[in-house]
Amino acid sequence: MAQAPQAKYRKDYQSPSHTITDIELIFELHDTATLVTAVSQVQQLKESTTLALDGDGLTLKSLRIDQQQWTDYELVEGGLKIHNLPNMFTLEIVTELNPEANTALEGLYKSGGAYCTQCEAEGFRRITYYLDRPDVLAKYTTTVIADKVQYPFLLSNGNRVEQGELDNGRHWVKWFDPHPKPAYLFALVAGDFDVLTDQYTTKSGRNVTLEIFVDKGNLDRANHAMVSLINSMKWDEERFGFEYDLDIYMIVAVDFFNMGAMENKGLNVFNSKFVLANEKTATDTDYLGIEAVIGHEYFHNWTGNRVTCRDWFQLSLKEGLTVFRDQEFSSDLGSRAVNRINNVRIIRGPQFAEDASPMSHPIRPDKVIEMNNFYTLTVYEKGSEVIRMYHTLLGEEGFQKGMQLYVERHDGTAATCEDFVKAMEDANGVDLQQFRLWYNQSGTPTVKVASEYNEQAQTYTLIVEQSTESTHDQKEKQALHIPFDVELYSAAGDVIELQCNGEKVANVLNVTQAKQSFVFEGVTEQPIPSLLREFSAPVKLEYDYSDKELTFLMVYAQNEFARWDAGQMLLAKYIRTNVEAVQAGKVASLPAEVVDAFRGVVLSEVLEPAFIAEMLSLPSHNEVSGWYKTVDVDAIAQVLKAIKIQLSAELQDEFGAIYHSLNQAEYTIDHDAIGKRALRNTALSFLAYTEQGNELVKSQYAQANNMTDTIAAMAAANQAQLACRETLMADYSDKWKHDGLVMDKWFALQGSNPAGNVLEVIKQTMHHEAFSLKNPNRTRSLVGSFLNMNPVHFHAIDGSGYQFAGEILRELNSVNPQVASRLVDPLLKLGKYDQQRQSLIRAELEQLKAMDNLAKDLFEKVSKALES
Ligand code: B3K
Ligand code: ZN
Repeated sequence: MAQAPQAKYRKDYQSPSHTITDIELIFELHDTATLVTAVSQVQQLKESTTLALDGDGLTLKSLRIDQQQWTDYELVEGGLKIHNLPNMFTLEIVTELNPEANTALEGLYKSGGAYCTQCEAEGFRRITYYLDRPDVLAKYTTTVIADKVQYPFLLSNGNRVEQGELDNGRHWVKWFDPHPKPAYLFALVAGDFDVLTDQYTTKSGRNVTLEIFVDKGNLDRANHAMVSLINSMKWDEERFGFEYDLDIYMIVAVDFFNMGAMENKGLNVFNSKFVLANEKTATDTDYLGIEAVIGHEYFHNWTGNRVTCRDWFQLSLKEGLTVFRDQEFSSDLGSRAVNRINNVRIIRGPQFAEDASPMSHPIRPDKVIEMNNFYTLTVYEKGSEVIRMYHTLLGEEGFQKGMQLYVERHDGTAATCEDFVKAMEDANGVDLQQFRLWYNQSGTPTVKVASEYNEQAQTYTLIVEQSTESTHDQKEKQALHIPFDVELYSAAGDVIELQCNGEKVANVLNVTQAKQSFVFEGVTEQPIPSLLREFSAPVKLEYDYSDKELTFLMVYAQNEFARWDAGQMLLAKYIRTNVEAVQAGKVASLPAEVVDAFRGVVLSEVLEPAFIAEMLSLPSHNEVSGWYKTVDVDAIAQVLKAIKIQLSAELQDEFGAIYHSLNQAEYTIDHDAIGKRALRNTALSFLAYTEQGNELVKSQYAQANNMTDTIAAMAAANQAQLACRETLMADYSDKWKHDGLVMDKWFALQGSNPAGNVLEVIKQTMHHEAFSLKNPNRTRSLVGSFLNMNPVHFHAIDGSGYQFAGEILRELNSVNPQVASRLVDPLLKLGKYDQQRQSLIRAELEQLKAMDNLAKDLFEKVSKALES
């Protein structure tokens, strides 16, 4: 590496020296030599006659100022400096690009036969020299020129204003976007597609054309995306009062995409994974994922596009908020409890793990080398938890008042997280000074609770202590403002009203000090507390519950989330004790009362099937690993498997009954049907470990009339290593080998295969006709699932898993640095493993670090990990 990449700091923010009010772009598309002409209207804002523009990997063809050729400029690292400029001028720059060679999938690139762009965070500088920062907002006019036969659709942001033909078989379309926007929201697509069209009339009567562009032949997979889009538009009007603001909303599905999707103004570009679905090709989880991501990108139109971020350190301003909005959308349309459970699993699993890793950072980071590295679970998911805490503290009405004020104040501008807090404060007349610390402080707080019942005084006291361990990025921690939602129950299962100082108090306690007591009066019996209800803050809870209290809460807690959480705490207790037992050479097992508690859940006639399925799901290996300072990979895997096998043996009859009673003859995708399939397939995942497992799984695979049941059968065969596994896998591959997206599910099973020869199989699978390391979905499915979902073999003590990861990462570093940088995450957690594994991982990281062409993305993470 020539020169170590430089970090940028939040504290160094400076407003721009110039701004650009309007830009006119002309793209002459050619596979290896595309010409981009950019004509910008530039205005000087600060005392400076030099304009420094960002640029990356561009070939400059010409530079003119006010129509005159300009030679007073210099090409510098990362851009271009133009000198001796007037204070207002027209800048014309022509650059040449090679979209076909762009395997990083950032800027303008080719996905299959189509051209598309990805500009967030800093991709626009790979298209032209520009002020590529989110606080420069311009109006865009874009003309796209390409061959008419190959690229009948030429798309960009805003409204189509003109089009025409050229005599060399090429045609052009001109777009104008009236909403000023930062460069990261620019988009262009050119290709040949099938289009699904619909209409939406907004609440004020504006007619909007909706278009979803998919690869030819995929029209029968676009319907759910359209339904989800219409639902999103309606929901945002009803719950937030936000209406769409252009005449057209387009979504394009592409196969080569680094992440889920992108909210470009009026022209969303989507990973086809989050658009394409029909019952034969997609699982229920895929359907729900599509609904969430379509919603998420649509919701960005107000939280992200109309109000954007001043600088990238503020990313959570739009992402945390928009994740909160998409979570609420999914919860309003589906099961609130199941959605909450799944969101909390992500926080407690991978987000807490990120907090504990060398990449720990606050939701508003202070220091960044490669911005793409900060599209993290912390910024997104913990960021959403922070927004949820405002909602918990202020209620729906107060929260909405804050939202309206925020949008009123900042519409059409680039804002900061501070602006958001201020709007919440001002709209509600509250002081959120201490709450602001959630933006500054990284790491996971622990809330340790003790309780005391005073029979004589009839008082019940909760003693709450909070602390946050130092993280890699930050030593000192302070006490946070934690909304702590509690409820008390009598032994008969009744709710005990909370009273303090003679007054009824709300369930949400304001924990603000390092140690604090809450005394409740009029408590006539020793109560059972339900703590951190709804996971009211992203913290670790410690309270010494007895088994009896937990099994009580599993049945009597009024809140479904609390019931699930009690079940998880009960499991957690026995996972921990069993890990110790296994380490001491004993066998793992659950006591009869615990098995009975879960039997009660399985037999429940009041609980929703989808919820029962969640109650029966054990915490993942990754989540359990997070509970330990040093992870014993094999002991954890052994315990989780033993518990699964014991539950399947002892609850075999109950699971069998469920499995047979929930069979649905016809496939529908309503929430009730999804829930029943989820529970039935959960039952199958247990039954797979019994004697009848192989036959049941085989026959489910043969009879399945939808992908959910097909994949559930294959996953059960995979996990339980059933005899039928190979036959099912071969049959599936035969059937779907021409469809990469459908094959991703198969690749993921190959990657997570618990068999001893998995690495050998993965290496062979990389030659499968549907596999390509250049396609991020394929790579994440096969390699990503090995690194993240196959702990025993990835962490094999001979280092083979780490070596394989190292080889792939060295290759991907030059193919696609963003994908490489996502994939490296499990290696960053080396500090959690024993000495031998640590040194094996370290060796791989050292090798990466020593590469001459190491991209900024990997450089930032690898060097942090090695410093730790
Ligand atoms: N805003 C984009 C993510 C861009 C990621 C850049 N590496 C998608 C989203 O969060 O909606
Ligand atoms: Zn987003």
